[in-house]
Amino acid sequence: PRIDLAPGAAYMPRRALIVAPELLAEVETIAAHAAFRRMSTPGGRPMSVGMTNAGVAGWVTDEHGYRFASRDPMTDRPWPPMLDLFKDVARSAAEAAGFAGFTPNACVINRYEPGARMTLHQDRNEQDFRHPIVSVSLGLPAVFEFGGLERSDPTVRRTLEHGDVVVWGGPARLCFHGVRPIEAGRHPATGPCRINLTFRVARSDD
Ligand code: MD3
Ligand code: FE
Repeated sequence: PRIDLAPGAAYMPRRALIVAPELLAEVETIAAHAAFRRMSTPGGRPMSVGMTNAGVAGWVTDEHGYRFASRDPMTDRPWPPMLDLFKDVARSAAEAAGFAGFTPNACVINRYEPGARMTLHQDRNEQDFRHPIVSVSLGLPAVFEFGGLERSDPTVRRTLEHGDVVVWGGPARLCFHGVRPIEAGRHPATGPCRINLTFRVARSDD
């Protein structure tokens, strides 16, 4: 089933449940080559979320700002490649939400431990906002907040659970969003954490 949270925001509960073990096994492989790390914001505060990436570019933040980078700054090597499995899951979800032909070239992987959160923000580091972003939630549940095009717009909350997929495109693409602090718990698939995958077209020129 598909539930529209807002125009352009299609929520597909449990859509990735069956493929979740394969996704998590691949996350382990990626993290063995590009470890989860807590990066610092341009203001110098370490994020509570551990992050890594796969694909032609990875999202990074440091004293110079937020951007996509072709190499892992911790190793100076390219990010691990994004498998067809990842691309196919994202493409098929995007198609079900009305975005035919979505071909992501980057996967941002967020790892939340209890207490970790993501403050309200927009995703603006991609080159072309006509492409949607597909998110897959794995492991512990999270309360997700979703607002409007202005930071001060009211937000709605929705719990995202293991296997849930959301496609954010069109009028929802630049909406403010965030994640409330994760509550402690254990999930059979991930243990004491939540993993979020976001599939993106980081750059449209390759
Ligand atoms: C709405 N991640 O990585 S996924 C992020 O759960 C991020 O880790 C959150 O926000 C997480 O940037 C939320 C849902 C999500 C992702 C991208 C969006 C919602 C979005 C882009 C535009 C609007
Ligand atoms: Fe985001």
